[in-house]
Amino acid sequence: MFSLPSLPYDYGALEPFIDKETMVIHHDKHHGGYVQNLNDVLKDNSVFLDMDVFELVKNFDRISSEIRTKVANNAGGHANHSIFWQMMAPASGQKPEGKLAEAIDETFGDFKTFQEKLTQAGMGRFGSGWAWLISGKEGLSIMDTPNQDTPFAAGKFPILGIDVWEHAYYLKYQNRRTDYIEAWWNVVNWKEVEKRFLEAKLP
Ligand code: MN3
Repeated sequence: MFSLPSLPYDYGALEPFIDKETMVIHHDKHHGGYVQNLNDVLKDNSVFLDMDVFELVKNFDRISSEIRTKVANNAGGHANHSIFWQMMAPASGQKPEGKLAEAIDETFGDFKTFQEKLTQAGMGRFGSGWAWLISGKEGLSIMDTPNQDTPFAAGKFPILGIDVWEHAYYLKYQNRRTDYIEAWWNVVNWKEVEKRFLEAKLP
């Protein structure tokens, strides 16, 4: 069985950038819904039900075709949100440091250019989806995915990601996705991103 992980901070901890009501609905109802649907659709498939979600998302080809899309959507949603909550923290004015900061400068020129590129990926994603910073053998790169497609399913390791579904921002920002993304930069948990960056380098 899959379970909904608790937020690593209070629902209101990301205020004023991400409002409490959005966090309650986003975490409890949206993420909670993916977990519930995933448990429902896999209820007769104990092999998959017992997997870690990050393992499951690499095994969609083993799922029977009748339920594969439903499993992929909900497992992707569960995996994406599970890392997303960790990638945010109450605003502390942090910036990337050390090896991660060096890699960002090396790949994108400077931090500001990197921010612009990830913002553009989030703005350019038509409809619902995500924008990601990926770390791999070839270094850092940016990608975006539609709906709840997850980079893990494509063998990629995201170290930072932003949810650009309207449910992530509509209550506070309505149609202004650009304002949401600008605000979101204040609550990026760079310590977590750096941790994931160093993990991604492991063989
Ligand atoms: Mn979401």
